[in-house]
Amino acid sequence: TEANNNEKSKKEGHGAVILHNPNVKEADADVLYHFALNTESHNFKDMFGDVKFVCVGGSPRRMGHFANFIMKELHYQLPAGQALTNIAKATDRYALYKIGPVLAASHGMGIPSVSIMLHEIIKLLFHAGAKDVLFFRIGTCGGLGLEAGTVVVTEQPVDGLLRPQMDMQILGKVVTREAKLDPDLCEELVSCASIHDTFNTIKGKTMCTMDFYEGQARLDGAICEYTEEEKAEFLQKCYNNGIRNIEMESLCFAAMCHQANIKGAVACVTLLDRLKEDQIDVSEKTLKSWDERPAHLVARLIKNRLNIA
Ligand code: R2B
Ligand code: URA
Repeated sequence: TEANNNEKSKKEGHGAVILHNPNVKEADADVLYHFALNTESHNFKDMFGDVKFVCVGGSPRRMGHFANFIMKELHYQLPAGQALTNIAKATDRYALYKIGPVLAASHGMGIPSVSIMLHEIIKLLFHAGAKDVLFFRIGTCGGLGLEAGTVVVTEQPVDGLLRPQMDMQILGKVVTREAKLDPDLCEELVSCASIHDTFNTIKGKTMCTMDFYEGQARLDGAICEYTEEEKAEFLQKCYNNGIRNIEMESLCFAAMCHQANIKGAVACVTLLDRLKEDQIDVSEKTLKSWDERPAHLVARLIKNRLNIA
């Protein structure tokens, strides 16, 4: 069965990224179009062979801030005279930064965007021969029954029908993939929360939707064909099922990491309580400080792993 083959190749892989695609493995050259990288013009082993942590988030600017932040946290020195630069600057699809063992990339909004990005990042790591790489998504979300600004670490992503799987349409058929995150990495990330934090960090299920408005039961989109009562009933049902936040990428992130033999974790800060409101109306300053909360947890985990004080 596919599951058995997966287990087998994971044992054989010893922490290597698994590419379920003989076409790419056998090809002489490979183009990562949306990162403007090419195995013929770039030496992936030299550039990325030492990567141990991949941190992804929606916005290119936020990931640029994250790159600067993690550089300070790791006391990482760039070679003299060099500034931190976006490796993918030849394209404006995604941003990509490398800070020693940390790769930081943006993924845009929604499953189609994060899917393209993960295909190319996983190929990048495969070509680079990177081993034992951990993936983190640091993002924003809507919370359910939580004070805004709370960080939710995802135990299990579910789709809009509350199923722990990603359904894709491939060659005219529905292909279902398990959306599994690493439970130990989830615990490790939660344990990076501190009693001195000014925010709470909790574990919960995450609903991953195909849309921000109707897909997340909002009443304020350009279209809305349900009542306020129906909205409330659905969100309460989500809450009763253990769902604590709603965003748009975790399902694909989990499914693709799982397939590639990569341990992944997702931490998102809630920008509002969806049991109370639909519109995100917080100041730019507050938003900026909330945005950084998942990054703080991930930075602590990375520093623990690297034995950096
Ligand atoms: C969270 O925020 C974005 C929508 O505003 C989306 O990328 C997500 O998952
Ligand atoms: N991101 C989402 O996907 N939903 C929200 O409510 C807030 C951020």
